[in-house]
Amino acid sequence: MRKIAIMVLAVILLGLLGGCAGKPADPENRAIVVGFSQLGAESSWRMANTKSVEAAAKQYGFGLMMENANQKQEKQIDAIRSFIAYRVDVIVFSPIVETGWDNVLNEAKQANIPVILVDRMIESENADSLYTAIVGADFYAEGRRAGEYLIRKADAEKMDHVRIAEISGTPDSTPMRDRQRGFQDAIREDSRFEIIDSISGDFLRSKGEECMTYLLEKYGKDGIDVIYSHNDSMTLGVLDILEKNGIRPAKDIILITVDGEKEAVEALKAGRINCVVQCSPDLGDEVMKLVQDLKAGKEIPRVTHPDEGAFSDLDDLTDPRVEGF
Ligand code: GZL
Repeated sequence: MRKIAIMVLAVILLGLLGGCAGKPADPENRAIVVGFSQLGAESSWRMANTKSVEAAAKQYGFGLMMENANQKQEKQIDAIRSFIAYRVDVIVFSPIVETGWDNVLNEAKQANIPVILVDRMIESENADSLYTAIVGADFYAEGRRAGEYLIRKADAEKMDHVRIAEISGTPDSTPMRDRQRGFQDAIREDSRFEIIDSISGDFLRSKGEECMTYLLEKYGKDGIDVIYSHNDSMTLGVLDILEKNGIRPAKDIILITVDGEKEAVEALKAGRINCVVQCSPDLGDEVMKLVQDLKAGKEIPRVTHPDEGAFSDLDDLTDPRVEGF
């Protein structure tokens, strides 16, 4: 708590000083203060997302109180309570899982502090009244893109029975649920496809290695045709294990991944991954624009999705737009 108090004091002093630089330093013009609860630092995507939010707050001249929960929901709840106690102007947070937020978000509502979700969604029968807007990907569409790529690939390779093992993200998180649902819906009508297993790698590279080791032990080198992995961090772990076992990734086993970080796109270009579905971490600017508009009394969109696509070995990988974050 002492750390947060010092942070708030610093933020308010900065805001007042900022007010001296050009604007009258009266309390009406103090800098907007945003409380940001980030869920962790589990992947390159998450680190890029954190940088995006921090850079955007600075660019807009907002004070930013950021707390990193290191993958613990209870730490996010504590952080939101401290933002309420220090009466930030807006609370921004990326919920690690979809449920368990009603009490703390009702406290924010009672304190008249608006909540903007970034990246992931909450699930509650009162969800509509608990947050003002969300800026984040359409994970269902990402899952569909992964499935639609696989249909194209199976056609191109004339595959008649395709055994798929899924390595999924954090259980009950929005990206895990919707990437799984979108992928299944895309391939559901096509009898060539069989999902033989689905195990959680929690979006972590180390657990991606563990999952791939488990799958090879259970099904053998010739028992799996496709790995559908919910993020690049886990996929990079999969690559390590496949190559250690003399398996040629993207040739002996088709690899489909989501995020689009540099290392994964480079692996795609090198023929070690077959398909990278994009998921943009650059959400900060849109979030801070919503904060500014909200504080100015303007209407803001309820849902904002970034533009996203997919890159694959069936496309022209020399296209300069094929790049990672
Ligand atoms: C997606 C984000 C996911 C990424 C992972 O928006 O929530 O969490 O796909 C990250 O890399 O861990």
